[in-house]
Amino acid sequence: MADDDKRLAAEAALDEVRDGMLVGLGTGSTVAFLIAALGERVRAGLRIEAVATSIASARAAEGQGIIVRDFAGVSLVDLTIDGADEVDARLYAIKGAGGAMLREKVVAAASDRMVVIADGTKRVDAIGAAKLPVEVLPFARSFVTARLEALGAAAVAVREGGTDNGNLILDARFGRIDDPRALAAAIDAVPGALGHGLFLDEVDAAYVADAGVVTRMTR
Ligand code: ABF
Repeated sequence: MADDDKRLAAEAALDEVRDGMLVGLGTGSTVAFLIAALGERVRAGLRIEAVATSIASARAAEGQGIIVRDFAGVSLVDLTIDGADEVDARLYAIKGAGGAMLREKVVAAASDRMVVIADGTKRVDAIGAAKLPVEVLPFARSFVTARLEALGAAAVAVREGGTDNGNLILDARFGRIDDPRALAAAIDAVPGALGHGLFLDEVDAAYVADAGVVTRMTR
């Protein structure tokens, strides 16, 4: 069952957490298992502090008794653990179904190490089938939509609700991404596109649980 696998992947990644670390907390239902398990360890004496990639994760962590620092005052994180929508053998990931990919990318970039936790449904041969979320300045909505279509998106939909940053999300369907690096660079170059869910260099390892068996993937 996916929930059991999410929990198993989250608990396996906890092996990487050490006393004294500043831990980056991702967002989503898999990370919810991580936060619960980390909370137990903290209550048992593990000394860590955290930064969170979303308001929801910050609240959940505080509810577990974890000290959460404001990331605005942080430039270096020891280890970030986050979910994904798709991850492949190259450790390329698509993230952002949870809508937090801009903060997730900033925290991942600040992190000495970043690991993904996921159930087996997220493991793919090559990323691309999942919708690719792009956080957009509301002012630039139509312009960025047109640019994404010009880059090959078959459909671009404005997601209901905004981000924690007060921006919009465009969900772009590319279907297949032949050259993820070229696409990432092209979206990075569109004014008004503030961040996207292609994570190509950030992920150092992934813990993927499938039918109760956890596999640790590395580069
Ligand atoms: C975040 O939450 C995202 O980047 C990803 O989109 C999502 C995964 O959520 P879940 O674990 O609920 O599938 O990590």
